Amino acid sequence: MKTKNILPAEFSMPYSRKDFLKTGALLGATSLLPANSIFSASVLQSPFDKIVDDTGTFVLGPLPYNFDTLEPHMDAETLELHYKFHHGGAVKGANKDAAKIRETLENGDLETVDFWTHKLAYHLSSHVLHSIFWTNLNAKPSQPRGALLKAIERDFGTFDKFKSLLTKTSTGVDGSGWAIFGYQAFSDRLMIIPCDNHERLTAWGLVPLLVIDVWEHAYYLKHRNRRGDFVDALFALLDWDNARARLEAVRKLIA
Ligand code: MN3
Repeated sequence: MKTKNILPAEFSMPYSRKDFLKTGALLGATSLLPANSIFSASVLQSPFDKIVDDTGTFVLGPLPYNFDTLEPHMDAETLELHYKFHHGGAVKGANKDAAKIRETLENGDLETVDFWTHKLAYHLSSHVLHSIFWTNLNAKPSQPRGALLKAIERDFGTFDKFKSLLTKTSTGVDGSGWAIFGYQAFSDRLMIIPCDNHERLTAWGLVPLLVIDVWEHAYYLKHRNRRGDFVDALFALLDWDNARARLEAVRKLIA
């Protein structure tokens, strides 16, 4: 079904293969991705990932690696289920919610629309965070450097202190949720905050640079109830060059 675009313009930024090729080198390993990867495209152009197609329909973009690429730190079975069913389910849900909201606008009966707006907040936030999460992982080890390292040291003291706060925030999420490391655009500061579910708890203006999914579906098959083990393992996969590219992109956007 064709849907109308209800999102702000930044979610529908035009992207061309030429632009990708021009800027692809910026991200090192990311430039090895297929040129049609909406994930690889987005971060090169803007801190906002392209999560819709040209008609405004939410789409599940391709993973920037194979299901077994992140082994042994993240097992293939977990990754496949996570991507197809959890992220994929959120995409389907967001499209349904948006359609239901349009329906209520068309028929003028807003009596129960809050059910769908709540659902859309949940599903769309899940879609956005998972889309970012996949790009934040890379089998190739990296370290924070350049503008990212400078900003981390300014706002957290040292990378070790930053890492301990990110670990503590990730493991400390109540129930299902995320740890969000982001750039607070109004104050030009980096922040780490927990997020409950996908849509609860934020600081307005916070643009995610690196997100850690600590829902049980992200680790239960391999790590059972040991979320701390999962977070420790995840550190081997975090793509700091991706986070740095996001920081540079958002700073450029608001400069
Ligand atoms: Mn998840």
